[in-house]
Amino acid sequence: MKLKRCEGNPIIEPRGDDWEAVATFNCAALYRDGKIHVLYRAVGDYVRYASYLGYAVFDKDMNLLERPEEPVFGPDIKLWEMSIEDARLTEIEGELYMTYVVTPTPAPPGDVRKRLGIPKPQQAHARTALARVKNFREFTRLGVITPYDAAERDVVLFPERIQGKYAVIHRPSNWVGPGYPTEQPSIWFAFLDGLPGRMYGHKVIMGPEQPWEATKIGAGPPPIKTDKGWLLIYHGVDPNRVYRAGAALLDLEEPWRVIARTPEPILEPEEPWEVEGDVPNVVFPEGVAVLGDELLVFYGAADKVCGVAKARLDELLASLEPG
Ligand code: BMA
Repeated sequence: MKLKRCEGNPIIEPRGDDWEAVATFNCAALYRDGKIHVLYRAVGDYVRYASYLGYAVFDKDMNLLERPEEPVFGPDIKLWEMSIEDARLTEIEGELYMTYVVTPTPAPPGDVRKRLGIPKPQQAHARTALARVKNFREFTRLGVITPYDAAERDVVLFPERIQGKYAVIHRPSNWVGPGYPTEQPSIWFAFLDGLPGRMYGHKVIMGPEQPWEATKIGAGPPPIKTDKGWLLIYHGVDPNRVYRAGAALLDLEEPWRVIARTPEPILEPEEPWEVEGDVPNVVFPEGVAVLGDELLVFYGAADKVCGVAKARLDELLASLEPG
């Protein structure tokens, strides 16, 4: 089973000569009031490589309704946030929340550095923070939610409590090797003791299995509740650094139990704008909109533009292989 790309891709491309001039990628999405709301990561220059969030609104047929000229959210240097990256949106108990990556030392990707002759800088751990969002334009920072020692980029909230508690899926990329139950960066479950809160009760949900995800895996959009289980779309990276997307089904009550998983990727870089960009061969899903029976998956392509692809939800669920 493969996702089918929609007409009109890429749906968001760099624009102007300011904050979103060189790259607009890795987008969160949420369907509300008959519209699809998208928050995308935008980079204006390769010197700072600082990311901001831009906002775009589409109708159900993916016609662009609105794309403000100004960023809706950006880094606050006073908080040692130099870059705001890779947002994910989740509605919980009527409130809208966003997880986002804060990078204290952003740097352009390797290919760009090579092209421009920029040396590799020392980089500190990326961490993931939480914000409350109003109208997709007002953001209240609630602080970092990832463990102090963990390098974390792929953190998504469950839209409902699990066993009465808030819960997340995360990917501590340095929790590997001796002392950890996994050898490769893996997808973990944790409870959260509040919003914001501290993570506890960490359990590995799944690690890389197939060659296309052998180097590392990480959550894509927040999990989607279905009557068969939590549907988790995730990315897998192979030893050649090709990013593809897969899907898994997790138990509704105990989401650290994997019911099924796609052995083959459901989306992989094929189009020229997915193959070539600032980081070649990347599809990086971060947002979904469920429109009745149809699932729209929003993804960054080659760290340069945004794309959207779709599937029938029942077909995707049927294609997941138990075991
Ligand atoms: C990941 C993150 C993403 C990026 C991807 C491909 O580690 O940095 O933001 O899209 O790599 O470069």
